[in-house]
Amino acid sequence: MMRSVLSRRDCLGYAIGGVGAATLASCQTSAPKDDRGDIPLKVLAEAKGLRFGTAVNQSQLSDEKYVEIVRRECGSIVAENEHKRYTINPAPDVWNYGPGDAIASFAKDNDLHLRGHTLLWHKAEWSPKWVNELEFKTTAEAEAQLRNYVTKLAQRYNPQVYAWDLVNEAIDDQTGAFRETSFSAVMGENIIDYCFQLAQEHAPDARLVYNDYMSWEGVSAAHRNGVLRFLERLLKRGVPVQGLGIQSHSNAEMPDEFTRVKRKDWIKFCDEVVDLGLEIYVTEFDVNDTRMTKDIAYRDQAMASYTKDYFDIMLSYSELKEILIWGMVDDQNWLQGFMPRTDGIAKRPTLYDENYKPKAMRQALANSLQHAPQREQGFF
Ligand code: 9MR
Repeated sequence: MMRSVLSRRDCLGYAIGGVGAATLASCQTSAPKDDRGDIPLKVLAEAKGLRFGTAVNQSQLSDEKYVEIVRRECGSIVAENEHKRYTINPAPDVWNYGPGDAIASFAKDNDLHLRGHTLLWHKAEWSPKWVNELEFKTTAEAEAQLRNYVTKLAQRYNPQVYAWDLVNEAIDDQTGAFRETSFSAVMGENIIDYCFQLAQEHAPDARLVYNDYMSWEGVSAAHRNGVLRFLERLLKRGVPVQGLGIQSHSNAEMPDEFTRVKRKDWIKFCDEVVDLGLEIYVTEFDVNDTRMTKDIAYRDQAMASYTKDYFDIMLSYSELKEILIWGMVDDQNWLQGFMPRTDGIAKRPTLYDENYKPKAMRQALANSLQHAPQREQGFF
């Protein structure tokens, strides 16, 4: 496994001293600005050897204002739901590639890199009902089922997809145990090994990533521990996992509850991940304000300050390769329907408001990127 040249600890010093400061200065003076006078987030990220992007869904492809934000700010995209098995293969003999292909074509037409999400969502809740109802008699039967799906998808989007969130959410968020599915009933955890082997064969140039939603939250301690132990087991068995996708949703705890102790626990977790030799990716960042005050100015300020704190930590890792936001516009974000606010007002979870205007959160991320240490190696 190739390790990055700088460790997090090296980077922290680096950011404050000569090279980081010089890079920041040159970025500020020479980088192209958009018509608002802002340096696009992708330019700020690329200047530091990182990629920046967002999730996009099919209906957003015909939303001109959304598309304009994506073109201006992003270097990469990921399909919000269009590459999921429940979209592509909702019944045994139904293959619905249209929506996923539309996202892939949009990426090509706009010179955007395409991230793949996901070939095995190892959580029955989001797996098609017919897949959950499969009863395999032998491992060979289960392998054949998985092989047919993973091979088709990996080949279809190869070599366009530069990284797959190959396996998603295999660890129980309450107990840290490996989740049970119709596949694991006969294959146990080997289903994961097999999935990685298939992807390595059929998407040979893609980074292969395990993606999950463990977070800094107090309630996430068992989840964090379960994911670490799981990654250790995979690496010990020689599974070709190259990175951890850190989704970066925070759900139960609010942005103004990101205390010093929780930051310490989170840094400890990230340190342990990179010490395993893995890359890291922020794959689905957004902020939940379910229990925050109604006051928009307060909420925006607290969420921006959290965004800066969170990314200052994440960007201090040279192993961080990419940042993706889970949708760029507030009223289109999935959190509007998840854990809704009791007062019924809209949440403000992303970088742009419902009028497609940039918010303090966008500026906070821009500041964090501007002050981030330079990576010696570019992306990949
Ligand atoms: O944002 C997605 C939402 O539109 C879907 O209904 C939901 C179920 O497929 O998935 C949401 O995205 C999830 C992602 O695929 C995996 N991590 C958690 C995301 C938010 O739930």
